[in-house]
Amino acid sequence: RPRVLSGIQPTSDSMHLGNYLGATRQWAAMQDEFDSFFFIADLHAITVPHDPKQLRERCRRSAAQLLAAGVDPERSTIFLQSHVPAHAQAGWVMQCLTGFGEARRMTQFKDKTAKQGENTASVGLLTYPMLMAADILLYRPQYVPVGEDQRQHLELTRDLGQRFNSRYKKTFRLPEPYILKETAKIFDLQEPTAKMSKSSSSPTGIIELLDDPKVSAKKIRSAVTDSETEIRFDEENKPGVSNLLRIYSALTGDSVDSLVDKYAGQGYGALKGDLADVLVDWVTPFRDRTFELLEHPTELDQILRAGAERANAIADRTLADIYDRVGFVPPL
Ligand code: AQP
Repeated sequence: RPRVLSGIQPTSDSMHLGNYLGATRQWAAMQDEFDSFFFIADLHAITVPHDPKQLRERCRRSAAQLLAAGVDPERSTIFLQSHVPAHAQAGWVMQCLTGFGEARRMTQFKDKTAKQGENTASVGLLTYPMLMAADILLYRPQYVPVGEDQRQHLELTRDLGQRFNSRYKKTFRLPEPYILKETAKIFDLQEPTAKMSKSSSSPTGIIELLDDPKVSAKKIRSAVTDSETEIRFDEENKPGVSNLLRIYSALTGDSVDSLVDKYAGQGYGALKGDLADVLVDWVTPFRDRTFELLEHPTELDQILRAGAERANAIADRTLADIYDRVGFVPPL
């Protein structure tokens, strides 16, 4: 089976709807067809200031939410990035392959330092995409299922893989992004031209899956639309309505066209009210399952340990190739 690998950062208490529709839902759908590796990117999580106790809690919460989203530890390998030392080790090699200017040009680095300035950002934030390249290349996956926001980082991963292959010896497979058009980018409910994002969305613009479902329903009902009344899919002129249609379609499986037909002649209130109900029906069992899993932290830790064992076996082999090819003397 072809291999896939992807990660999610434990940087919030709850996944948001963009993470779920853009990433983790795809992961669950792919696990039968692909040899699947999914990890919680705790090393990436410390590139910004964090609280240690909270980080530990958020790692378990992320694991529980992955399981609740349908990622099955029997069919997929689920692990914590910090349990596989080869990520940091190969990350160093990737940093040494990257130009300083090349790193500074990454959009995410520019966006995340736009407000506070570069000087107070950590060097880890700058080298984040090199660690991400290592995360991926170590497993030689064919596809990396991510949201549209990660496309540029994946391009860098391919560049670095190619650079290593041509500078030393062919070692890495160059992975393809796996981005589903329909859910590539879920937008902020209050600012529907910006992506839904845990660090930049306003609290009312982001649907956090572990929030009280009533709160999420209210956010849908007060989503920003436009001053017209017609329900149609037009991302440029009607980004708010289009985002709601996209979310509705993703959660129900109904096509956007059929939804447009269904709501012809009805107001935005009807669309929002129905979508709020659809969301509550889906998120309530997701949330219940997550909290149930969190009541058994030892079982979660065991799943992560078993995953790390499988991941280490593969990552260590690739790391040995990397070290050999850059010219390190092998330990006796
Ligand atoms: N709005 C989104 N639409 C579709 N996919 C999205 N992803 C994130 N936001 C959207 C995808 O979720 C996966 C995990 O992302 P992450 O843990 O790396 O989180 P992130 O990209 O850092 O998420 P945020 O909310 O955007 O965080 P900040 O604000 O810190 O940057 C990835 O596959 C991502 O594409």
